[in-house]
Amino acid sequence: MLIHDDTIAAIATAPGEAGVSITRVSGPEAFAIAETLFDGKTRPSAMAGNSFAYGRLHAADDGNATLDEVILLAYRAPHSYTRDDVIEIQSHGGSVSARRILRAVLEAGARMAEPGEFTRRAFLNGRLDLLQAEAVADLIRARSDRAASAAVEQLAGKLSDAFNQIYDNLITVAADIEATLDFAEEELPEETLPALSARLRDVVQAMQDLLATWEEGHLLRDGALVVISGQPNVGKSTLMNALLGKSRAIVTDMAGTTRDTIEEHLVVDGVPLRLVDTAGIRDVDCVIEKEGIRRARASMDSADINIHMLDASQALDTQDAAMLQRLDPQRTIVVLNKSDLGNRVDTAALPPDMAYCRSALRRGEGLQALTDALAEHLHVQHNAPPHAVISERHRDLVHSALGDTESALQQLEDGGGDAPILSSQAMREALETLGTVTGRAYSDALLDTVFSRFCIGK
Ligand SMILES: Nc1nc2c(ncn2[C@@H]2O[C@H](COP(=O)(O)OP(=O)(O)O)[C@@H](O)[C@H]2O)c(=O)[nH]1
Ligand SMILES: [Mg+2]
Repeated sequence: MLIHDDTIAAIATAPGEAGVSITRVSGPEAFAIAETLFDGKTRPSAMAGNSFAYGRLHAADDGNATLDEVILLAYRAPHSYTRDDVIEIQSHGGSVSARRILRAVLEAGARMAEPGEFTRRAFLNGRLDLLQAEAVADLIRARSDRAASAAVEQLAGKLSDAFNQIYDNLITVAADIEATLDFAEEELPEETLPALSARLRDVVQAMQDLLATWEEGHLLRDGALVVISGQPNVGKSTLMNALLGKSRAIVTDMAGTTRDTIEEHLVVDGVPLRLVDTAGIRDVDCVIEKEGIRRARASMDSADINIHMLDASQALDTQDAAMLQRLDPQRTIVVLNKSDLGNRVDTAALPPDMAYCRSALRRGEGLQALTDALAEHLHVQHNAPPHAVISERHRDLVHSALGDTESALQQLEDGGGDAPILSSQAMREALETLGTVTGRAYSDALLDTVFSRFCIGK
């Protein structure tokens, strides 16, 4: 265990008015600091771990004026979140009260904690691995039920188990390959290398299975970027408002009403969405609208899903045909709106694998069919049990480890005298990379990146 010689403190609860605020103090001086600030029947220095005490907190100077009535929660190392001695001060909510308490704690000798520093200590003290520490931030950030469930699974160690298993399998195959170096080539039993290749292929498969969870992870963590595009006046802003259930974007019968992109958050079937309404795409001279159209195109290119809207009552024109060609059928849902005015779009002219649905949004019709299509495109299995999914950081590392493992496999299969040496070298590289996923190996720079995503007080 790492012994920290300084004591850190921060307000752990969100700022603003609330019933209770919690100020967290972690480190060797936690109890001594509480001792100087707390008046009550119980002396903090005499408190057992996992106990609490009621009393008053006062500033050390300032004429000993009472700051608040508080409850102290005591945790003795190593039985705490950070595995240091920890005191949590529960005070009345509200930013001012909590800030006054924090100031008193800092004046009594604690240092202001960096973002995520409590969790960083928990990691350094071996209470959590890096994947579990990241799950803490994911859980705090979760914007939907499903995202929260995935984070809880990761916090419980599901993703760590998957990575550890890959790591352990890879290390035993590497060791067994290295063991073959002790044999002269003709002494080696014939089945040895093919058997090792087969085990390595299983590792490759397990890595690929993990990589396949990235897309879902990305949708749950970052939210799916869903962009509503189409020509002016087809009903894009009407759809934005209908999905949000409120009048967010201005709707008029004048083409060119929406000039900038408008982004709002929404949850569909447990998946958080970033929904973007765009300026209608058409040829214009107005510089403002031109810029809006440029932004619309940029959003469409980075979208996870494009909802491309057409006016069902008008036949497709060349502009529509050009836009439809640009869109990726796998990531596009065409909405034929204004079907109350007629159906003049020849659906046979739509790109063959592009999903489409009809709506008459002015009458409130067709929204359900669209959200169903959206849920289907988000590829989220409705009944899949909650499971941990990898993030962008993990994806890049698994990708690189996979490349090395595949080349190790290639070496083995190609055979030749150097195959075992070259193959085990490539596997060592893969192991090194995988170690930085769970935090078996880490640098300060890696921890700085991971924990900079955290809020102060966690
Ligand atoms: N008849 C009919 N009009 C619609 C429908 N949906 C939207 N509109 C109207 O079409 C006009 C343009 O809508 P708007 O949402 O501003 O289109 P945008 O330019 O694509 O954002 C408005 O007058 C809407 O009320 C529909 O389903 N049927
Ligand atoms: Mg609009």
